[in-house]
Amino acid sequence: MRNRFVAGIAIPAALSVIAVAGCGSNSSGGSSSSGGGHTVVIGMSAPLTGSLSALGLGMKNSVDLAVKQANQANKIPGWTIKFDPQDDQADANVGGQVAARLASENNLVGIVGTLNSSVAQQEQKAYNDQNIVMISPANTNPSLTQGPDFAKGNKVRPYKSYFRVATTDAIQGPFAAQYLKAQGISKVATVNDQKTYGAGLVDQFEKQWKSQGGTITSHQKINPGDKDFSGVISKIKPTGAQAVYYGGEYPEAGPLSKQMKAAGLNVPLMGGDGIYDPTYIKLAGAKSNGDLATSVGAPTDSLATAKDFVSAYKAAGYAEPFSAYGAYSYDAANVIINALAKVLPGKKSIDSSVRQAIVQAVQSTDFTGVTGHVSFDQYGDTTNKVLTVYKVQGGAWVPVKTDTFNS
Ligand code: ABU
Repeated sequence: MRNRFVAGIAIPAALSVIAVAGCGSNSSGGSSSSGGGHTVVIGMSAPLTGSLSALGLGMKNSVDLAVKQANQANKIPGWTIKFDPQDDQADANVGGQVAARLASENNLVGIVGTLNSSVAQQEQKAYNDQNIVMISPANTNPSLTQGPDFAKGNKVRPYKSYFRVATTDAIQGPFAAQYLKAQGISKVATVNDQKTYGAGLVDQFEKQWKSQGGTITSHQKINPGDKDFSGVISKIKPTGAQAVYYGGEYPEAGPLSKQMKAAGLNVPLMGGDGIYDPTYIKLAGAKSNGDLATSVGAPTDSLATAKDFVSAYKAAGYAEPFSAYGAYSYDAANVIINALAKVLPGKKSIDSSVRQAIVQAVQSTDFTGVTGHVSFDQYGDTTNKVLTVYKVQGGAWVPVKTDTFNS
């Protein structure tokens, strides 16, 4: 029988059709079991409810798909993978509770998540203490892998079990700064939501912007959950800013853009991957044409390596799109699954030495995934540094530049 290669998993062609055809989520959001005698668990921490759930549900569905395909292909002989997704509500305190719960599961060896860097900060230690692998498809704050003094050049990896397949804001912020300069812009105002991701992204943007001779006309802060941005806009408007660079996510960025334009501040808002979702455009309204976002990787639809994932996801009939981090979540799940396929055959239970071996197997990951080549450096960061600039055109995000950051 002809085999099809999906992210490191050889699936017989006929079997892959059957696997994908039966891929709806069950009522708990987890994966149904099949095959093997022992059960190993992959968890997830992501916002499955609330304002960021458009991103979190795409992450959940994508891991669900990877787990179902692996079980169907009997990827780990003698073992069935169970998927246990948990809702962290994009809240660091809830994330801490999720991590305590998942880390206490006997057969749990890895989690995919979190979405938010601020939530990851609350979860990393609990998993690391138990040698449980944590792979984020979305966290971009550099300190998670490189420690709090990374910006001073003193990089120290805090947790050996934490990895990410999304590149960092040490690259994303400067990439945005280079793009805006290339558009002939020299004066930018910044706004951030004071969260780990938003404040850190603006720091990285401003550092690059100043180093290339640009002016920061105003540096403003808002609070997560804010709805009225008139105070911030009235401070920015007289400064002559030609663009506003925003650090944070779409629930605040969309209304900020809408209120900017309504107040006569008719300049583009640019943000990072936290605003790259169709919900941003819904919230920002018709005048958001021309707004900009960077996001990690190349557009999923443009990648030859993503074709099977895109069609399998569609065939599975999930209710939500795979969103910005679906392809990365699928790859993160397959990193764990590939490590399990190396370590678990012949084993009858999960203990500390098995978990340590899984962490080591993840560190030496080297395969072609949906998003491209997947491997990690000494900090647990992805070696894939590709980013894309998207522009709102005709009510949709359209890719306008895909590249790697050149310092
Ligand atoms: N990377 C954007 C959203 C997630 C984060 O907090 O890093």
